Amino acid sequence: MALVNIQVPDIGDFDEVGVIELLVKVGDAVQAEQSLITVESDKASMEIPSSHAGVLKELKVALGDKVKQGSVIAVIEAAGSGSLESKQAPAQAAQAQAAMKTEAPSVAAPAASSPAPAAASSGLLEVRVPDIGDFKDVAVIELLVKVGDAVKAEQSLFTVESDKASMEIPSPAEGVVKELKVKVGDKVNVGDFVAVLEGAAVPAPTAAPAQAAAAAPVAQATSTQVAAPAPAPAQARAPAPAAHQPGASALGLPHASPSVRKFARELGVPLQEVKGSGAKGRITQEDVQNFTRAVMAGSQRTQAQGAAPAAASGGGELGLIAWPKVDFAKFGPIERKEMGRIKKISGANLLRNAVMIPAVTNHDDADITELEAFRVQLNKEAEKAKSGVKVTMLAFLIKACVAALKKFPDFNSSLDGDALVVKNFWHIGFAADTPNGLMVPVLKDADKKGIFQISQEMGELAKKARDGKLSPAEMSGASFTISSLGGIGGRYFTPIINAPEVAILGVCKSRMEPVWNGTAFQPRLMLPLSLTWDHRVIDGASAARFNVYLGEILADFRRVLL
Ligand code: CAO
Repeated sequence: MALVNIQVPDIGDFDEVGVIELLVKVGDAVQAEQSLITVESDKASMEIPSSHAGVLKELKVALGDKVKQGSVIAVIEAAGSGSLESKQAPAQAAQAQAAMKTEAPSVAAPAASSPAPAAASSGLLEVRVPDIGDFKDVAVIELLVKVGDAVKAEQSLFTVESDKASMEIPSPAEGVVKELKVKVGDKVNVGDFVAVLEGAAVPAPTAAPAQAAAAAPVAQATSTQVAAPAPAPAQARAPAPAAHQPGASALGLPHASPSVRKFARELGVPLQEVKGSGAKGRITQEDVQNFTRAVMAGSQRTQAQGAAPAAASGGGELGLIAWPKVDFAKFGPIERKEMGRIKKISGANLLRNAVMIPAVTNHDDADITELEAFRVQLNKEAEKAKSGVKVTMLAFLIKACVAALKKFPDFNSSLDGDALVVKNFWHIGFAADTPNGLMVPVLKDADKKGIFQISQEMGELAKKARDGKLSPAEMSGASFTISSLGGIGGRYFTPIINAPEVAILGVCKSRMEPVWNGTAFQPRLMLPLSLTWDHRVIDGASAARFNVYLGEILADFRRVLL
């Protein structure tokens, strides 16, 4: 048995693509060619396969991570090879390369192998399906433009889908759609004549059809045979065991095109909760818009999977009376302020989470007298050493929570229908108060980091949050969240769970209190903890045990080593 590093193959001109789905988990037996993860650019989603059969020992990426060619995504214990080696899924690499290189506009030169185009009159441009690798008969699943639409070069015209990738076929040039030769449900192949553009400024043909970025626009639409830029199927290969079927993945990856996913991400719309109105339940841009409107109007129906059982049994409608409409000006001067984008998005998420999760909060106190003394001591030493790192109580809390989450793994999980997805990673989100509203940066792999590193990274993430510079990856993938108001004040509060997580810890300001030690009252520094948990997943006894264990660690941090 040998360990094999599985790397991202050559994905052409893509610098970095985001990981949007993990299709396997540690311990899974995987077959050669089986898809391990799904990555996504703004034009295509692709599955990255394993080059070896074996058992998945380690997943090196998390949702939201960016990967590029050569990134190690997993370690497989494979039979029959030598020592640790890196493989780029050779069978797929070339195909991925061919396919993905063409993400940027490319123009196919009149190729002998392409079907001869119909003659086009001057200024009319035939758009053909570009080289899409070994894909045959891929289905058109969505038309993104209609006849008469003015389109820009690279604007997606329609989406095609195989069982492993969905791809948008972009326009090779700017112009007006004169004719669309395909409709939803049609099957297309390389070279198929799919649309006619009028008044297009055509990029110059290049000798190498599969090479991206080679196209330079020319002034006149003279060519009559222009292939649309090729999209990016991840792998053209013989049917492999499909870990992911669009619309029916292990984690219910919604059926939506890359551009719709991007659009939803920008709005902060969780696609899992959007009901698709397209073919086979596919989510369209309009569905995302309607969902956002409904949420903002406060009339969001319970669409999410978690609420489905209630809805199915007739209990899904809240049946609330209308929101009160009051003319406040009648009572005194008023000023109307539009809410910022982040507040609107977080508001919609908070509303859903508050309404849909049967949440309970347990309050408790932890004795942090010694821990605070230790923290102060560490900071004095750091100051002397001019290390520039300030150790915060929150860093200790993150570490203590990781220990508690390891002892009570259900708190580090998500609900997926009737199943619980327990995560074997410990990425801790922390609420940060910013001028634009609440943000939740995520400290990845907290289990692998020490207090100094956590403090430093948290400081950097909190600063980025305040400056509005957090990337989506830095805000995704949390398995548990802490919301600390300790620097401000208060005794206890009831934090709202950050779905799809199942618990959140709220922390308030510590204070000296008289604590009975069996013989006398002693002044002890007590930290108020408020743990909110999803009662569908966790019960009260587990929550009480979690808090007790957390308190024990905070009271004597050596326990974190046990
Ligand atoms: N008890 C007592 N003092 C505490 C404390 C606690 N639990 N937690 C922090 N403090 C102290 C710190 O020691 C620090 O004091 P000094 O400056 O004297 O050392 C001071 O409070 C400021 O700490 P901080 O809040 O800046 O730093 P932090 O690491 O504790 O928190 C962050 C960072 C990003 C969590 C915080 O800045 C923040 O944004 N908090 C608000 C989170 C929030 O809005 N939650 C509600 C979400 S629901 O709407």
